[in-house]
Amino acid sequence: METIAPTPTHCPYCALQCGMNVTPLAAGGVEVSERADFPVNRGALCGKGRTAAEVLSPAVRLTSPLVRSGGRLVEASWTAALDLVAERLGGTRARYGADALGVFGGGGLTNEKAYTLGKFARVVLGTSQIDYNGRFCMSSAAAAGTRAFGLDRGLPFPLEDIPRTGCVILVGSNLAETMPPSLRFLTELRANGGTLIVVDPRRTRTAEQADLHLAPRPGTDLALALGLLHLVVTEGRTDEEFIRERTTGWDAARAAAMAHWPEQVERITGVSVPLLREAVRLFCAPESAMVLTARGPEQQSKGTDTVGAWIDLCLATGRAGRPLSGYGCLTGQGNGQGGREHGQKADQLPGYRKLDDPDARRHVAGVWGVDPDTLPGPGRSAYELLDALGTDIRALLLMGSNPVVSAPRAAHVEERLRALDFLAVADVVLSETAELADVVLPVTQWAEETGTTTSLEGRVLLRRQAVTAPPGVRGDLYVLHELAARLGVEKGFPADPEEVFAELRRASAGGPADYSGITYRRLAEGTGVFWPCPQDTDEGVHPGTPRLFLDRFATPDGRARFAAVTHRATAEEPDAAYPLLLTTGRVVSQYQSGAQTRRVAELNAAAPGPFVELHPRLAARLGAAEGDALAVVSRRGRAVAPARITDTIRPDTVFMPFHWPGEGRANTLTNPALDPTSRMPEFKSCAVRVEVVGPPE
Ligand SMILES: Nc1nc2c(c(=O)[nH]1)N[C@H]1C(S)=C(S)[C@@H](COP(=O)(O)OP(=O)(O)OC[C@H]3O[C@@H](n4cnc5c(=O)[nH]c(N)nc54)[C@H](O)[C@@H]3O)O[C@H]1N2
Ligand SMILES: Nc1nc2c(c(=O)[nH]1)N[C@H]1C(S)=C(S)[C@@H](COP(=O)(O)OP(=O)(O)OC[C@H]3O[C@@H](n4cnc5c(=O)[nH]c(N)nc54)[C@H](O)[C@@H]3O)O[C@H]1N2
Ligand code: SF4
Ligand SMILES: [Mo]
Repeated sequence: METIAPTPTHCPYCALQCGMNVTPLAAGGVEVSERADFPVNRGALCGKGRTAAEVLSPAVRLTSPLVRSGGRLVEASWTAALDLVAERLGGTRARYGADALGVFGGGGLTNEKAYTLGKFARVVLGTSQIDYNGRFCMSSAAAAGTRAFGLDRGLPFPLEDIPRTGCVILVGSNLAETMPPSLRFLTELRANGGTLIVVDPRRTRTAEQADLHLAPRPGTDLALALGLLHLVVTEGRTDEEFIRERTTGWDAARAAAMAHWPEQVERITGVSVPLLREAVRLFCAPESAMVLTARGPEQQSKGTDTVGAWIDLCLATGRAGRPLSGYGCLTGQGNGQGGREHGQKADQLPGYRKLDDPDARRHVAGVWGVDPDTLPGPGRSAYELLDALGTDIRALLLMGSNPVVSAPRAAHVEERLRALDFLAVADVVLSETAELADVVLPVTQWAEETGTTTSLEGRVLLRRQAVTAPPGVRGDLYVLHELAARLGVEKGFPADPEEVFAELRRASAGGPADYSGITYRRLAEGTGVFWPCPQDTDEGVHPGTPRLFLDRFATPDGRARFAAVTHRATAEEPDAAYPLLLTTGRVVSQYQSGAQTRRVAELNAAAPGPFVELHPRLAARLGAAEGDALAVVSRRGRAVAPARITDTIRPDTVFMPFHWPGEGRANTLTNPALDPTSRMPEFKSCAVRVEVVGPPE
């Protein structure tokens, strides 16, 4: 029998983009196996990556377009489905204008798809109303990074630098569950004599690895960072030479920090002054140190200022723009980094250019062959866009997100989706959002198509096609190609990813995220290329840029900018009616809205459903026993899930994972209060009360 060689590629899920080999089996099915040559995971995979091929099975995925008829979704031909989408989008535009058309994308889409989706919205539909789920992910860190350094690349250094630094403060990241193979970098750090500080209201599996665990009240990281900065100043641990040579704005930042007394910070955060002092000592003692943030401090209505305060701590101590030192954000989705660079964001053009910058508009319009004046301006942010469905926005094209489960105040978002005149969803499975659609387009997945992603390190990678998609399924690029043609744009929307990438290179050339020197061939031959990577010059091939900011920051004057921020309360503090704080997050065996992982038996067995994590003291006060059905009630709604009692959480806080729809949907409760700069919703804290509904079922 013919043996089929494995294809080296990358995982469909998170931003670590672990390398894996994928082989179609002669007997049917697809095997995922170890690929040791990729330096990030060196063969290791988490359970999600290991079982990813199960979602390729026609048993769990969509294999035919669906069109709503008589209230039900029924199978239809591709021609009929695409005709209908084009007709309804065109009709809505004719009646209400281009901005009545919305487009919603995802950070899991490849660079080619994200680029094409942004171009499709602006060139074919002519709408400004496009945004994507990355707004819910790392937008606060992106805004703070851009403000401080003039450039947002999640990690300005490769993960392999972590074991060689002196101290890492990991703020609101549970990477033991969210990126398991990366835990190795922290273990190696400690084996090398470095120290790890974890900041998390819960003693997570990640926090258990730490030398020091600080457990602040949710939503108080800003005060915590300022308290540490205060101690850095009063203990004389600032790096005056670095501040003088490489930064601006220290006087204001120093004054802001001095206004946050350690005792006052202790009262706000619940972290004692001796622990604050110990953290400062561990962070400042070694030659080098890093601060890494994830969703804990970022998904707050003050996420941008919060990350700004952590960056200020790095700048004041000279822990930025130097080898083995710096601030980084651990981006989340498979293409969470690339997805935020190439134009599916409301205010953005490819290459991380700004939509309101006349030079950027001219450059990109030139590549697209259109008049810059025809490009719409910036649109609404993700939640604001979803909130406008059925009123200002009458028809929506959604690709790569499942907001019925993942958006804040989800019952309201679900109602807005139902209020649309027309909803088209491209997905690989019938997600909860696809269930509401008028047309569902079944698309190919990671192992069935080729495309690039950019990992949390800023490393551009090639995902290669390894298997053939079932008949009846088409690519997202094909969908956009066909819709563009039906809406009168015959050229400029190729369905071939390499052709799209060639154009993306030109569109990004000279921009902050410059991909122009990267080719599929280069990516196929190695283990990825770090952007910026400008076009080859006479001096030769540009090697890419694993480490940023070592000589200068990307600001106009080359200096990093202090943020100088002040602590403020969360948008919804507990009161008599809602006395507790709810925070939300993830478990290792489910991914995001669960659309994909809830279809894998092994993962469901490991993580079968939602739960409410609470402290034994709180449980005793409520009279709740392990497994009891608890109702968690916020001003937005009510969710019911079993109690999981553990002393690893603060007694004033309850935690729910957000991976499930229905009665236990955490996002029924969450508060869509937005950060004023990044427009990030406050997923990480809202006020709730908890009631015992009854004994376990
Ligand atoms: N298994 C799994 N892995 C994933 C994903 C998944 O859904 N499942 N999703 C991927 C994506 S898109 C992302 S964005 C990443 C997210 O990766 P993480 O950021 O690691 O994930 P979360 O669980 O959302 O949040 C991390 C921690 O923040 C803590 N936290 C809650 N509130 C606060 C607070 O106010 N302050 C602080 N400091 N901490 C707080 C929570 O207790 C939690 O342990 O994971 C990626 N990897
Ligand atoms: N309460 C709470 N809510 C949260 C968070 C939290 O911490 N707490 N975290 C937020 C964060 S960080 C994120 S990133 C969001 C994520 O939440 P979502 O945006 O809902 O992300 P996914 O569940 O990954 O949805 C991706 C959808 O696209 C489909 N899909 C996968 N690949 C492709 C493709 O190539 N093409 C197309 N067309 N479809 C594809 C999948 O099947 C799935 O239905 O959730 C946010 N919501
Ligand atoms: S850690 Fe992330 S990239 Fe790696 S196997 Fe798991 S889900 Fe996939
Ligand atoms: Mo995310």
